[in-house]
Amino acid sequence: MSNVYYILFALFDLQCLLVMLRAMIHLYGRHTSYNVQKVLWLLDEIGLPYQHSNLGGTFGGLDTDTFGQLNPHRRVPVLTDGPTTVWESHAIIRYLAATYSPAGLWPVEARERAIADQWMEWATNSLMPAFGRLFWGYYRTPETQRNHAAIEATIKELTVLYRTLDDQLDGRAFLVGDALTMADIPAGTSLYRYFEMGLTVERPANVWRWYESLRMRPAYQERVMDPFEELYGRLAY
Ligand SMILES: N[C@@H](CCC(=O)N[C@@H](CS)C(=O)NCC(=O)O)C(=O)O
Repeated sequence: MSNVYYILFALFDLQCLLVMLRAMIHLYGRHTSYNVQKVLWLLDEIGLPYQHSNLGGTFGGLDTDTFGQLNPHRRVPVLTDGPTTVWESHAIIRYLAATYSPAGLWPVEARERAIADQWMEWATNSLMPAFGRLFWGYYRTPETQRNHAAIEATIKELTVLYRTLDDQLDGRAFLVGDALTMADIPAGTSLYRYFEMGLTVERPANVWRWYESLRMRPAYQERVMDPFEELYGRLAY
C-alpha cells in the first residue's frame, strides 16, 4: 500500500478520534455530593465512557465564567454530551436513561415510566428535603451547634417516609419491578448516608433488603459508598 493510503487512513482515524472526543460525555461535580453520586452511579450502571471533573465544595470552580455558562445556578451536577448541556440531577438521570438505556433503566412503557417518575418526584419533594435537613442538621453541623429537637423530629419524619418506600418494595425487588430502573437512583443513593451516618434509625425490612442488593452492585459500591467523613462537622461547602 502506498504512503498516500497510510496517510489517508491515519487522517481518518484522527478524524474519528476527534469526533469521539467531541461527543464525549463530561460530568462536572464533586464526588462527595449526593446529587453528583446519583449521576456517577447511573453512568456506571449503563457502562458509558465519560470524563469527570470534581467541581464545587473544596474543589471550587463554580464561580468561573465558563461554569456559569454551563449552569447559571452555579450548582453541580452538570452534564455535557456533545452540544447538549443538562443540569439538575433528575433531569440528567432522565436524559441519560432515555438516551442510552431505553427499555433498561428508562421504562419505555408509559405506565411503568409514570411509576418511576412518581418516585423520583417524591424523592425531590418529600424525601430529599427531610434527608438534607438531617444530614446537614446532624452530620454537617458541629456537635455544639446541633438542634437535637429538630434532629429527632426529622428522624421521625424520615421514618414515615422510608416506611412508605418499604410498602412500595413489598413483593418487588426494585421500585418499579424486578429490575433496576432510574426510579431507584435518587432514593437508593440516600440509603448509604442515612444508614451509615452514625444515627440509630429504623431499618424497614424491604428497604433494608433493597439496600443490601444495591450494595452488591459494583457501580453502587464505587460511586455511592464513598466515605464522607471529610464532611463531618463542616457547614461550609
Ligand atoms: N436540585 C439540584 C441541587 C443542586 C445542588 O444544590 N448541588 C449542590 C451539591 S449537592 C451544590 O452544587 N453545592 C455547591 C457546592 O458543592 O459547592 C440537583 O438535584 O442537581
